[in-house]
Amino acid sequence: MNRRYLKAFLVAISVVAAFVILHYGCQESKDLVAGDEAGRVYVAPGTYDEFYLFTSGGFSGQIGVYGLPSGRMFRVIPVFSQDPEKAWGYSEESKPMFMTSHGFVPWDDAHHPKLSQTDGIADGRWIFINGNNTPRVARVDLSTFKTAEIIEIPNSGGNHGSPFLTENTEYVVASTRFSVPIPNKDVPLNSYKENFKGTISFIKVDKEGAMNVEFQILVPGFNYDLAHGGKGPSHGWAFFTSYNTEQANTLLEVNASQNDKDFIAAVNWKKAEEYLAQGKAKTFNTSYFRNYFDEKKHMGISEENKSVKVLIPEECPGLIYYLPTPKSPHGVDVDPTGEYIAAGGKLASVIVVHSFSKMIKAIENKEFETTIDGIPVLKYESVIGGEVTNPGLGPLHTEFDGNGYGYTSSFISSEIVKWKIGTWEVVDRIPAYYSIGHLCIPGGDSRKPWGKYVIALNKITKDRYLPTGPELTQSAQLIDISGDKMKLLLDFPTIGEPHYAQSIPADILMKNSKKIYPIEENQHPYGIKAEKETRVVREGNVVHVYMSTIRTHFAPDNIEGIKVGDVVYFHITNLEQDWDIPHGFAVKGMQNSELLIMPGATESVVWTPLKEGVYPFYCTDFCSALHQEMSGYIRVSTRGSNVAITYGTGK
Ligand code: K7E
Ligand code: CUA
Repeated sequence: MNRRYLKAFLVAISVVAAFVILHYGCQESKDLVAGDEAGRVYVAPGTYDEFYLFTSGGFSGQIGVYGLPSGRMFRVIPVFSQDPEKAWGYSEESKPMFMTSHGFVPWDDAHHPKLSQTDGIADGRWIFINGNNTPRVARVDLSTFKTAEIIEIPNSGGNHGSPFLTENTEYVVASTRFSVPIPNKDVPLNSYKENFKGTISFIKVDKEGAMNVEFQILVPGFNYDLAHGGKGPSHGWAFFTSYNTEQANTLLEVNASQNDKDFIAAVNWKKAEEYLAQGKAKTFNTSYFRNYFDEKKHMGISEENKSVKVLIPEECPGLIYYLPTPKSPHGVDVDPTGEYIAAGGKLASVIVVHSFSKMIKAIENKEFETTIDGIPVLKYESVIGGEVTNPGLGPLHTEFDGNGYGYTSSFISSEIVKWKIGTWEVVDRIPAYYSIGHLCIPGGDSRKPWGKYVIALNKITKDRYLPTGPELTQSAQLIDISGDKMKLLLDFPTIGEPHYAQSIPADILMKNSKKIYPIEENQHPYGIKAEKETRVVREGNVVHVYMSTIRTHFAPDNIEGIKVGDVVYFHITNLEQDWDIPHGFAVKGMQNSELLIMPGATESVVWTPLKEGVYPFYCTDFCSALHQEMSGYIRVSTRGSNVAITYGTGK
């Protein structure tokens, strides 16, 4: 065969191959219910056996990743808190991810993981999570299981009601838990009623996932607690619980529990977009940071934003309504059809379920009780869809199974209560051990729940585990919901305190999992492509070490000419191009963490040696049979010494 024929033959083969792949793809798509442009697909309820479970780390600030039904932990994803294992917040590249208008903040309290959605169904691209304390939202890339972006929320006193999504991940929402003066200023605390305000923020998410605070709504100074986006018919709306409508600023346990009803705020965000386009928003000067990780440069980049657009309800009729809701509501959850909005009134004796269609009618008929700061309060009787009686004590959160049932966690009576949508009768209940907060059904807050399990996320475990000193582990419980009766299958401990969790079929994520970073795409400014580029460069008292790793040596592994008082940057490129071959790097006495560098990536760490001597360094990841040989020495001389920079491996 001559060359031309060979070429034609190859083209023909690839055409056939493409046809086979496409055809196979079409065959497979019989079961599919939705897909996005990138070709990611989602399958109808009940098709899957294995799931990922993402739990919030609570006060650990991280995300835990588990397999279901095993309940075994695979990974902790560092998000808001420094993690020495992966040098998150210790490496030079990751430090910018922690920048805020308050400076470097290496911790947060993370409550609500939320998977990105397309058509109201989890699509496996990203998972978002809120920083409750220093108001932030993070986005984790689910091809790398790595935090890709953290954006600060301006004009917020704490970001609890977040990061809930609209149906196609158009927006991530964020509501302020604590009202504060906006813009913040020095005022007496007892001037709460006149000076304190809340905000509800809409963060736009673009195709690549980049976040931007598109607009905020200035709302009365209540505590805004949780949120959920509408879906189906209620797409275009988002719902936010509030408590402390009493506007107390001290002893809230008593003073914020006076009113029989507080509110769910229903926000028409499509309307907000119209007002925005009409130029109705005011520009507030402020400062907030957006930090993102550039996957090609292997570098976190921090940007400060200086202003935000704010809509004032009084000037924007139809933007927001209050639905009276008993009593100090916590969770707000929208059923798969998008018609019902269930509220977990912590102190209420029923689970209140509002009807979206009744709400729309009540708005059309102006069935208002009163108006607060330009926000009409709808009549309770006009919006109520049903009440679940005997729901247990302290109902908090509800998820749905896609078969017409809601499952509500009740904290005080420590149980999950299953009830029927429409008849509102309780059909089953199961105790949780103990003090359940959130609960999670795979896809249970989406348009197409996968069902199968409910996971109880418990605060207190008392006698369930071996004691571990004054603090006992928190835990999750796996409960089978495939039959009429819920069945407890398994307990497993979690990291930090679990609040919410999200679960998705394993197949959806597995096929997108990244294996390596191609070395030829590495654009790190201190990265190298081959061992021959390794070098040590002195610039005054700053020394840059361009180092490589490959099984089973560092290049260079002998370095001399470093002096006390030098600022030494190690820029380490892992030249491996094999899946799951990271190398580690640690120097004796380095005032920092190790590095754990993924194949094809570059990471940097800074070291300031304080004493002359010889310092061993080594690989921390058992990478091969000769891992223990993967080590080297750095000679540090006195400040005034004239030892020249020399370096090498095997010389
Ligand atoms: Cu109920 Cu912070 Cu979502 Cu915990 S919150 S339980
Ligand atoms: Cu490289 Cu151990």
